[in-house]
Formats: sequence, structure tokens, C-alpha cells
Amino acid sequence: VVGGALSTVQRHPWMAAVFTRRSQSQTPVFMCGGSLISPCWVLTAAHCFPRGSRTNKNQLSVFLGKNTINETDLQREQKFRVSEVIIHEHFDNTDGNFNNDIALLKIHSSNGECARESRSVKPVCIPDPELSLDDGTSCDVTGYGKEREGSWHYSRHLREAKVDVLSHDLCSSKTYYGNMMTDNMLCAGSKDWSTDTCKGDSGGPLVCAVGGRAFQYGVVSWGEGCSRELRPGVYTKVSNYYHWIQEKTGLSSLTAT
Ligand code: 4AZ
Repeated sequence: VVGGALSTVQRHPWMAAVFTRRSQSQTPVFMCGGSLISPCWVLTAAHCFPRGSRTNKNQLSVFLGKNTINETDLQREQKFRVSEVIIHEHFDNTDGNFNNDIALLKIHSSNGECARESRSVKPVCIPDPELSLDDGTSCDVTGYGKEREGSWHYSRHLREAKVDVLSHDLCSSKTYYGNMMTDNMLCAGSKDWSTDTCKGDSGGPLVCAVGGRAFQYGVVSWGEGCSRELRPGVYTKVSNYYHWIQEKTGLSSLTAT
């Protein structure tokens, strides 16, 4: 996250951190963000799992309640294995096309349980296609990604920033992203281009308050650089996938909070 502030999982208790290890013996390395949408399911980005290489579910682990990437906080953290990786069947980024950049992870702990709700762990609501979002709405992005485009490393701590949702017409205008924007994407930035998501934030949530509840409207997907003028962050438009999420998870209600 660029231009944001230090955050905590207590403020964003749906925040998930996805790790992978290249071989059985190696220690897990941070890979992507994600969000808890029900006790057993984490939403993330499809492009986090390039061509099967990191799709091996046995190599993945998911942490909830994590404030700092390289530290373990036994008080707050919950650690999970992944029993299913569901990548959207129409995700295909062979030519840098990020349409349908969405994936689901089914999680279970070493004793077979799903997430336990606490002050640091709580699912976010998913908006149904009817719950539209007004252009200009201010939303929160959170992640453990880079704090500047040119940074050599990710942030060690969870960070947050505010971004405004921009109209689809503006995002798909020639001076912005033109036809790279599909109807399954939304873009968001700040008026002075000072805040944005960045490398390492992928898969994490863009969350907007509607009627006093936190709804996840976006999954961090792509953008040209970070915090560049006329180059807002692009997010998978989660409400378009409400029925897909229902179908894949078997959950009837996605408004748990
Ligand atoms: C990335 O490479 C990435 N500024 C994520 C978000 C954005 C750009 C790049 C948006 O994962």
C-alpha cells in the first residue's frame, strides 16, 4: 500500500495473508493478500497462482489475524492449510489480460477446523449484484505490499489507505486504461494520486462501508505501476461474482457480518 498508514487486523479482521513454500522443507514465503468471507473460505486473486506452479495446495498456507509478516503472534494469529484452490474458469492472462481475476481457497487448521471468530478474525460481507456502489465512494484498501513502486521489499506490517471508486467511463477512457478495463473490473485512486495498492497487495480486499457494514467490492488485481498519475489501481468487481462464489462455496448467504 502506497501513501497509507500503519494498520491492524483488529481494524480489518477479514484480512488474510497467503504464503507458499517451494518445497516441503522450506519455510513459507509471503505471496498474496486475501480476505475471509466465511469461516472456511478465503477470497483472493487468480493471478496469484500462475499456471499451476504455485497452485499446489499442499504448498500453501493462510494466516488470519496477522499484523506483521515476519513475526508470529500466537495470541491473535490463526494458521491454516488449503484443501481446495478454485481459480475462476475464465481467468486467462496469457496476454496480460486480467479478466476474471478471482479465486477461492478452502481453509482448515491442523485439527480440521475453520476460522474462529475473534477481535482479529471476522468475515467481510460480499455485495450482491443489486447492491451497487456510487462512483466517488471512499473505500479502504489493506495489504502487506510495497510502500513505493520502486521499493525492493514488501511492507513488514499491515497497512491501509483510502481510495475513491472512479467511474467505469473514466477508467476506460483513452487517457486512463482504455479497453484494458472490462465490466468485471473497477478502478480506484485518490484525487492527488497519493494512495494506491502496489506489488504484494494482490488478492487483498477493497472494502466500502454501506449502511454501516463493511462490504468487499474489489480484489486487488493490477495497475500500471503504483500511485502514478492517471493510473489508478484496478480491482476485480466482486459483486459480479456473487453467484459464482455461492456456487463454488455452497454458501447461501454471503452477508455474515
Ligand atoms: C502487482 O504487481 C500490483 N497499483 C498490484 C496492484 C497494483 C499494481 C501492481 C495497483 O501485484
